[in-house]
Amino acid sequence: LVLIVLLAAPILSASAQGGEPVEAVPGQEVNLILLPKDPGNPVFVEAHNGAMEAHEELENPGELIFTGPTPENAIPGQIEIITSGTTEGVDAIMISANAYEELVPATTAAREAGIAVVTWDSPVMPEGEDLFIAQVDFSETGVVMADMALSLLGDEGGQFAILSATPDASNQNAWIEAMQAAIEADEKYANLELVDIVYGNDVPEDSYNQALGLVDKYPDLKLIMAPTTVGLAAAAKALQDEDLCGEVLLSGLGLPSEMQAFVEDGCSQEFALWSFHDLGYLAYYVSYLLASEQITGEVGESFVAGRMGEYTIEEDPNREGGKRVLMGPFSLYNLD
Ligand code: RAM
Repeated sequence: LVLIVLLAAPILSASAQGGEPVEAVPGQEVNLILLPKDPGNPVFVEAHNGAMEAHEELENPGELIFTGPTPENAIPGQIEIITSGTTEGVDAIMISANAYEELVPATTAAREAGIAVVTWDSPVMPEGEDLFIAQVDFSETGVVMADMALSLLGDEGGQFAILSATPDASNQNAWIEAMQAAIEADEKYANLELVDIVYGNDVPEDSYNQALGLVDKYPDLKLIMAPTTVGLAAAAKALQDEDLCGEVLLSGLGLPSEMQAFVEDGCSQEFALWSFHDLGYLAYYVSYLLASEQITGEVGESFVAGRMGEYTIEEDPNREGGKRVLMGPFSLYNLD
């Protein structure tokens, strides 16, 4: 302990004064839970791989536990895992949240017990977390989606619908709001007409059926925008099965490995994403540093996240009272 304090104290004060960023001292024993929305979703398997990379690199003799709820039990399942992690006394819980508000009593109890709560991908309310690892800036996501819609539909525009994940997912809800705000803020989007928002719960079958429902309900629908990798891949399959590829255009946030064949078949024209592997790696670094008390999580503190380089904790401009570490960037994917 003395050694940690001696090592960490000068680093902390230097960083708080805007000095040298904290370099992680490896080998600290901390137990961490990586809690995704759904461990069966391939993007979260990628995030787990990234977290495992950091876990090995930092030579943590403690455990990295990857566990999550089933889609049917998405919110209560997460609450249960947070609560049992608190009882067991883990050192940090890294959460991609299925709900913005409902997890907060459980995360608050965890924090009161001294556990670092780091959200990533999908945050909880600021009062329920230490900080959020934002994959990209959430307002920018809205602009990226509006721009993809505009580039596919052109100035002529037309009707489009959004196929989202679960109705409570804070990341998707923020992105949808940001897209609507972007569209309202600039005349160039004036001909993009949002006709509906539906939810496929990040379950392939539900998303598939919701995509078909949209096509049936809106005969003039020109585009489906799916800000979820699960929804996008399922909608592509639905359009392919119905022979509608190219007639109804498809865009959103997608995993390249799942979307490649659909893009080659003309069933999705363009989509965006970031690296989930890196997101898991960065979330792990921040959680390890917090749990081993090498950083305190204050705004202005900087640290080095291994091969990803230097980051600074900042106020989250999209969530009042929230703190974030911003990752980025977006990558755009299309046939080229
Ligand atoms: C799904 C999940 C995840 C989101 C991506 C884009 O995999 O809903 O939270 O970040 O889509």
